Amino acid sequence: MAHRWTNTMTARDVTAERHWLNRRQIMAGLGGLAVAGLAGRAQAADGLTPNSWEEITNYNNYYEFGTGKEDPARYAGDLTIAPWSVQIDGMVDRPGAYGLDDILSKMTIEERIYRFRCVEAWSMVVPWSGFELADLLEMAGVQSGATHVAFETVLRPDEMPGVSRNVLEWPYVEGLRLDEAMHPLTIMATGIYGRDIPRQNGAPLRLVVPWKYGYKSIKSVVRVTLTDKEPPTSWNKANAREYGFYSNVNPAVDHPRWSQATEREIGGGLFAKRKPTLVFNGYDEVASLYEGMDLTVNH
Ligand SMILES: Nc1nc2c(c(=O)[nH]1)N[C@H]1C(S)=C(S)[C@@H](COP(=O)(O)O)O[C@H]1N2
Ligand SMILES: [Mo]
Repeated sequence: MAHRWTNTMTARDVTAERHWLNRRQIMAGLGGLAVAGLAGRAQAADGLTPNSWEEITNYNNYYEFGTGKEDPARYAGDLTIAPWSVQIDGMVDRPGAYGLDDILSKMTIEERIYRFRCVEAWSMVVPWSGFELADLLEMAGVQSGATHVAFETVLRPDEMPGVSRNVLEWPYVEGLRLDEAMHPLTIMATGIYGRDIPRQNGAPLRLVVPWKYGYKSIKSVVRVTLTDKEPPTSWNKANAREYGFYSNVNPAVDHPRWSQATEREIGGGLFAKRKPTLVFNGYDEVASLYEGMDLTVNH
């Protein structure tokens, strides 16, 4: 293995986080928009302050490693992430097993500071780095009849202690409509704070769809399939009444067992006031994708 990522925070991680924040301040001082891409605009416009490295990498959902928030950081260390390849198949012109290094050599990596809202009503702000999913799909050549994209997480029972329990059907699968997948906000993340993404966060490559509940952001992706049908998704298979295909963040549509109107900010402290949840998690630019749809029925 080329290098081994640690699961607990090291002095290096703290330094990386501090450098990253310093650099952002310097860039902002140079005129704000000096920072490349949407991330810079997001920070300039909304003043998003990212959660710490420690918070982002120690409070996780990755059920293949256990259902506790600290299980992924504790148990994901054995996941083999190199070599890695992604099978891209279905309705594409150039299907095949694409090596991650080969993919990365063709993609433009940028920073994206996104709000991240879990269906369990907590939220964080994460400084991802990654590339647009649209670029990956265009690399494979999407055929005209395709309407949806299906994703699959790696399944390695030997390295994933959580999969011996059937809390979900494995492998973890997710899906998007093609226009959602092609939206410029939708990225494949490869890093956090400019460092390689840790295993507990979905190394080496995970989906991030910031206007949807966190469970749509499938981790450690090994397969991407273009299809003309709405693909099955893990949480919907587990409980269709509670988890729909769309899973757009929506304060007006409560989970059957709790309210989605507000959220607890991770790192806010025990007595912090809950924050109002925003429709589409605040990413209003995606509203046009759902024009004319009843978002309560299509939850
Ligand atoms: N393969 C896989 N992907 C997954 C999950 C999972 O259990 N397995 N959990 C989802 C849920 S519920 C959330 S909230 C996010 C959490 O991402 P994070 O741990 O990086 O914050 O990952 C999502 N992707
Ligand atoms: Mo979640």
